[in-house]
Amino acid sequence: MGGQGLRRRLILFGAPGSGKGTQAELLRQRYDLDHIAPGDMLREHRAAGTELGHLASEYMAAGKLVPDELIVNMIRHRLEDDGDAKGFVLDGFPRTVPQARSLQELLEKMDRPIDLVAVLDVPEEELVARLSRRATEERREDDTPEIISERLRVYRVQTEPVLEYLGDLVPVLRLDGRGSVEEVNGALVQAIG
Ligand code: B4P
Repeated sequence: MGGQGLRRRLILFGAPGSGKGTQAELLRQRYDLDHIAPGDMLREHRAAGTELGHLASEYMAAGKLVPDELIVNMIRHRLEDDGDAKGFVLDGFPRTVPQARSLQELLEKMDRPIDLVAVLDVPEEELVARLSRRATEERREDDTPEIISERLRVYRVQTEPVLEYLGDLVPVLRLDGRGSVEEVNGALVQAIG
């Protein structure tokens, strides 16, 4: 994949627990990218007690997706603010086909096309094991067994179709997400550079 320079506008794609957040943070540090993670942004809104945080909180606690319009507005503002000086890594967006369509339209207008969608493939039993481990370590309210299984169901039904949509428009690369954090990071760095 060499010869085209660094790919600096990235989407990290994968199921809950596939390592998107973990890898996005490593890429941010290494390449000085803007790490855009709606899950983190919504948790910040909730902690700050904003109206958006309040609206989102019931969906998040139930393992459901927050309505597209709220998410797309939040991401639009974020992309407009960041000015594209460094590039970005989207972690957890888009998660539905309408979100993907809105993103494409927005980036087209801004003349900032996506360089790469990297998909972290991890089998379901490993996803459940990771999220259950995080439940004990970080006590996230959406990491209980029932909610984990709902989030995985939502991923299969609402999020996986996004790949088909994006696959026709931008380069998509599937990576084995089962290795250690360092191994997966090595594969991503190779794909980006
Ligand atoms: P997120 O915060 O995005 O939650 P997530 O899918 O679980 O991903 P996360 O990034 O946290 O986990 P990761 O795989 O890195 O979303 C939370 C909620 O917000 C959603 O359910 C929804 O309600 C709402 N939301 C967010 N985006 C939305 C959108 N676009 N539209 C609508 N609603 C939206 O890591 C998981 C665990 O695995 C960690 O503990 C990590 O340490 C571990 N891990 C990572 N890599 C590993 C490896 N290689 N080996 C072993 N463990 C590893």
